[in-house]
Amino acid sequence: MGSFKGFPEFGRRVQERLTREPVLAGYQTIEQCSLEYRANEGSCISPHIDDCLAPSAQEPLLWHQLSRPPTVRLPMPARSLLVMQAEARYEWLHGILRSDISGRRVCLALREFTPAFMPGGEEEQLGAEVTAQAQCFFTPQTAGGEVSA
Ligand SMILES: O=C(O)CCC(=O)C(=O)O
Repeated sequence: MGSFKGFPEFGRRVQERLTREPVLAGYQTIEQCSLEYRANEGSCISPHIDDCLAPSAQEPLLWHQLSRPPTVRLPMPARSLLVMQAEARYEWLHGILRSDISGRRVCLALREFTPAFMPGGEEEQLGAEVTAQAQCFFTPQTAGGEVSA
């Protein structure tokens, strides 16, 4: 659990909005990364696969081992939602190319648990504790964080 208190209040509206997306039925956010890219700083994220302790996950392809990696470039307009699941989540790498950043780009990367922390998984108990805490939002300006459900 560490010092996990839940999420900054500004993310509440986004998380509530996600509950209306049928593709996200049953989804529970347990991690939020707020990322900012600036063209003048050369911001990018190298191709990677996020935490993938999924029983069904294949060994990920190593990008540098492929001479011509198959690449799909997806436009992500402002305020768009991209959901990665199945092969896109566990077998394909994803990244943000430096050449695709113009000006400023902001991303809220939200993640759910891998199966080990879900009901029936080896870390189910810890998963349940974190999931309960993940119902809370706090106001970052408050010292120590004022937590509300
Ligand atoms: O900025 C993005 O859209 C992707 C962020 C990302 O790759 C990650 O957080 O793992």
